[in-house]
Amino acid sequence: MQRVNVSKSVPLGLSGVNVAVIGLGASGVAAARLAIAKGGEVYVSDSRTDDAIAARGADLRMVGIDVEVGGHTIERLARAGIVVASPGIPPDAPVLRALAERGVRWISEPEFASRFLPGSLIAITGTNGKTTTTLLVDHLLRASGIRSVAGGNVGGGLAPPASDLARGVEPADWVVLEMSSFQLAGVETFRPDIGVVTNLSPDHLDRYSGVDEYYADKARLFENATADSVWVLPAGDQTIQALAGPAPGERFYFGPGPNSNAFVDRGILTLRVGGDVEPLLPVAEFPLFGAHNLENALAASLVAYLAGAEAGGITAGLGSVRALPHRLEPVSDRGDVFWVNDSKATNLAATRSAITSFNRPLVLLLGGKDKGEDFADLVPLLLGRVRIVLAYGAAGPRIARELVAALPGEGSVPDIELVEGGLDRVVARAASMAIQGDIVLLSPACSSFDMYESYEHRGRHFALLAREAA
Ligand code: UMA
Repeated sequence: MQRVNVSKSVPLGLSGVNVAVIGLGASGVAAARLAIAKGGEVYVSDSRTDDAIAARGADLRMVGIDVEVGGHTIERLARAGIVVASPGIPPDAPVLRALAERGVRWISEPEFASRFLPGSLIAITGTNGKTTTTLLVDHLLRASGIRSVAGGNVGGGLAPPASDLARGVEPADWVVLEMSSFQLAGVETFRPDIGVVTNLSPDHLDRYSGVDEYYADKARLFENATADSVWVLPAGDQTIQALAGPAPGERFYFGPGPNSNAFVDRGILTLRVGGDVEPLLPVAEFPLFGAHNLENALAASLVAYLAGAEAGGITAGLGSVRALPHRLEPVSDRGDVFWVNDSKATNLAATRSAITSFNRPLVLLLGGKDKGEDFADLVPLLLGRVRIVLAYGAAGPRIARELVAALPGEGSVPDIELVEGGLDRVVARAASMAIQGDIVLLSPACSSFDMYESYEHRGRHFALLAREAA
């Protein structure tokens, strides 16, 4: 039984349409392949010229796409009927400024893809928990025998960009898309049948001038809402209510709070929708660590139920889910110290969730390239939970300084230590300081770009070092 009314649009082809794609990353390549598959005349450009870009360009030329590397020809972009910009390109980048000055509009890659998606659309945004919730919804739908595909911002090789799903290689009744704020910034007609906000807290302050600007992009999820839209939101979250504003559609809520439709009742994940009460899985049997993952599970269960999944399928799916790489992922449990890779925690909110996920003493590794947040905010959570903080990387000195200044006084726990050098030195130091019963947790609250290509790259290196150290 499908519990929501879904939109069924008839996708048009792109015959005779000039499509320009800016950027040859994962999203640019996928958008270009979709555009050519739909019959468009396609031009892709990238400012870089390295081997990886050259190789991607060569592949696209083979299928008839016009590729420019080492720059963007603005005249060419301005002539296109549709311009698709990669999400990593900030609006103040010269290429996008030049287009804005000429009054040329661009759209994001999932906006483009959404015009061709094979099934009804579930779009999931929020600051943290997007990927887990997206992949969990897909898993719960599949466990219920519903044809579903997932992708979007997910990245990390875990799922494809939206445009790959839109090529329709795999038939699906539901398409579950993770949407970042950078992607929502470029929507025009994007209209999820079910839209989800997991949570909101400051992030990406290296790209946005302030939190309001970041939230404004998130709010674009609701831009094309209709009376048939369905929204799944955290119960009692006034910031997210304000974000949704007067958007039409029906609202459902998850987590503790008033009018919740998905909550923990006497230790059991439970749904209450209309008159139906559906007990799902006991919390003790849910395989993922952390209160935030329970929230993700409640949100995902509610979404799957609204999309037509039965309680039995959802329960089976909840019981069989496994930790995603780099998200509170156990990487070594030999001996008496447990090592956990949470490299995906690139902001304070994610690190806060990680710290509260365990009931054993922590050796916490914090560091990388900071995003302008104030690390002193972590101090109340550290007390009583974290024995030692090892600060490292480009942000290491600032982290150590801000934590020490905010601690209640001399000799308070945790010990804060600045470690010079790479993650190998940090892991070696952690291994020498950890004692029986400790958890060594990499939950760095910073991006990885001071030393690594990505959080995945950092997480893989940490996992390797942790296994060697154990
Ligand atoms: N470029 C230009 N001109 C410029 C600037 C950049 O051509 O002026 C080029 C770069 O050389 C590069 C490309 O544009 O080749 C930029 O690509 P991109 O940074 O947009 O990255 P993609 O590989 O296309 O990946 C993007 C998302 N990345 C970002 O938003 C930064 C991926 O999310 C996503 O999985 C993928 O699209 C498919 O949807 C990753 C991410 O970190 C996982 N997202 C952020 C997050 O989750 O916090 C938002």
